[in-house]
Amino acid sequence: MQPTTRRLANAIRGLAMDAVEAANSGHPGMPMGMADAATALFTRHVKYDPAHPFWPDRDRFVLSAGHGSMLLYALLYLTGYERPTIDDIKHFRQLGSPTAGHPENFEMPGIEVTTGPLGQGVAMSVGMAIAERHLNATYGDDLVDHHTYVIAGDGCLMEGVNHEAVGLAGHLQLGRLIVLWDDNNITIDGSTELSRNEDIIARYEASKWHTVECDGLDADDVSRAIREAHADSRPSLIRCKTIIGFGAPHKQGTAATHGSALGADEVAAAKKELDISEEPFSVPEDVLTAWRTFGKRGAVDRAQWNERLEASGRKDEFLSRLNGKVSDAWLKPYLDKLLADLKPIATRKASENALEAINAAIPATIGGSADLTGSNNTKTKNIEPLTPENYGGRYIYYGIREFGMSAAMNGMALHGGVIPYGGTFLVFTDYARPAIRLSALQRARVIYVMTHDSIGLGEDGPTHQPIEHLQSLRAMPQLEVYRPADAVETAECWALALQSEEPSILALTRQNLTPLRTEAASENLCARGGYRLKSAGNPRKIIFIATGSEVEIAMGAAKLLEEQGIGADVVSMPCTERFDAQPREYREDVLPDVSNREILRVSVEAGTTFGWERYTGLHGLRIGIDRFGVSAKAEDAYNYFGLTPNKIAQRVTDFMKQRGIQ
Ligand SMILES: Cc1ncc(C[n+]2csc(CCOP(=O)(O)OP(=O)(O)O)c2C)c(N)n1
Ligand SMILES: [Mg+2]
Repeated sequence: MQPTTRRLANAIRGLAMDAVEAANSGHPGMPMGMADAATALFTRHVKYDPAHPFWPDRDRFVLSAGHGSMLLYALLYLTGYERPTIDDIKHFRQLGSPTAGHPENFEMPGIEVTTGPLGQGVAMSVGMAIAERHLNATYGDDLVDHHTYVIAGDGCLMEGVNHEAVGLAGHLQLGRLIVLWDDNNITIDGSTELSRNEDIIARYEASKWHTVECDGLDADDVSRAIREAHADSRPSLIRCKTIIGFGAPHKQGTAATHGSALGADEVAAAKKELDISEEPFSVPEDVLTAWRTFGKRGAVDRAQWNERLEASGRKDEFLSRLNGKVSDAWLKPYLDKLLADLKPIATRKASENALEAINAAIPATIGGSADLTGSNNTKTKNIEPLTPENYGGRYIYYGIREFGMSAAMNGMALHGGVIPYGGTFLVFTDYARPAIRLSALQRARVIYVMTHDSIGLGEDGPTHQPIEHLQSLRAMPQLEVYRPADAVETAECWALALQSEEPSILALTRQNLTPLRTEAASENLCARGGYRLKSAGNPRKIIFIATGSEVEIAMGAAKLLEEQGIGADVVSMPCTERFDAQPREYREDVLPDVSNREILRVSVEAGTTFGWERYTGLHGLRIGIDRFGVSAKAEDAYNYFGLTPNKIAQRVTDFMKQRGIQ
């Protein structure tokens, strides 16, 4: 006899309790409350094949309530993914085990995205649903036709980013997106009544979502709701009424089950209540067999999909699109044309020009901006808006939703088949930062086009002028921050960002910059991260290290010093991360490791000097801005902060005198 759905669900409950108990750490409440809904999803609705976890037309499942990671690990184990093994589950949350505290996409196939920071799972799912519709428009139903399912908790729905994500999904009419809300009335502090009285259903409906309610503890009722969601052309919110920690007789329905082990007595009582074996980590054979059989359901779908792929005549194109490798064949012809006609230009405009070539050559790019299209220069003439009427479009008007945009881009990048780039002002990376961090952690190839990258943006003043942003972003692991100095560097940095397996930030100017790279190079010089743009004419006393718009200024200062017989190199440093990764000999050639009495290193960047000691040494000179900016014309602001060739040359000679440098 086939085990009941409740027994299948109780296998999840048992594993969640045991794993959390063994680790004495973790969150049993959520998996226990949502076990029936998850069982309905994975035995009846979600399209997946554990033997081929990267099958492109699989449904995407996102556990936005990432603290309930044991729900996902149990599902992957029960349905027959290679990992986690039962041993992995026994090592839940332990060093070296793929069953990390929160689900991490880089740990195991089957984990689509990294979740834990509440709200971002839902927001990333919006991006996955966008990518699905876009690829569907490009390749048709035969090759791309899947859903994005999400389990989200009260926390995911309270977070600010939820409002951005829900607004965007409703606007884009992403009918393939289905969010199951674990409506258990509990968060860490206790009842949701402590902090919430909004009508969530009304909010989603006002945002043009379809909503439906069900008993989250009844798999059949959940299935009914899912079928209704499928039938509606809007994105769906399924309100699943549940009880947190369901089955734990003394603790269920309370915050006590949210984030700690239930304790041996309560686990024993729960197992009795749920009629499951006392033996830790044991799943009855008939239950495991049934789960594994359900896990094989998708193999048929996948085989049929494979046949369609073979017959499509677009197999190679489709697979290469999905594998994400891009060529930089566009770069050389673009640079040849650029070098033939050099003029002063803002790097944001240079970025737009490069993008004209990129978007023509690489069909996978999808651009966008958080309502600053004309300022970020992100929309090229050769791409159309992506709208519900035309999902094939390649430009998204994200609205004023920096965080939502960035999280959606993570989802798009992780879905695969598309390369998202999106813009706002550099200062508003603060609004996007939690998603940028997840781009980095997940190694999602998202390209952030962040313009107005300094006081050079002028009159908008200190609220809009980034100061600490560049350095704080450089501090983030697995993120490449580029600050190109002219149009050639901008194109080179774009090429690097597109080739990278990590996210990148392009920090670009509003103001025009003089061309500095005026001759063709035999290689992409920005790939080194930093390189000598100008060598000292006189005996070298100074090495300027500058980025972006300040390279031109450092060049001016170097010229003035040379006129006084003081030799000065100028190093352009568009990407410190890349420079740091160069071999020691290269780094020492560019920045020789000598005492500051012999050669003084001077950093020049229109932002905080914090951290530049890394390149100037503690006794070097750091020129920057260690306060908030000013509302003034760009030129006046630069002058006010002493960032002019004259003032810098003067500061350098004063400093040399003071330090007794000859
Ligand atoms: C952005 C963010 N803030 C705070 C937390 C810490 N946190 C983890 S779970 C949680 C409560 C979530 O409540 P709910 O989503 O209802 O989950 P449940 O208790 O029902 O499992 C909090 C505050 C987090 N993970 N992410
Ligand atoms: Mg809750």
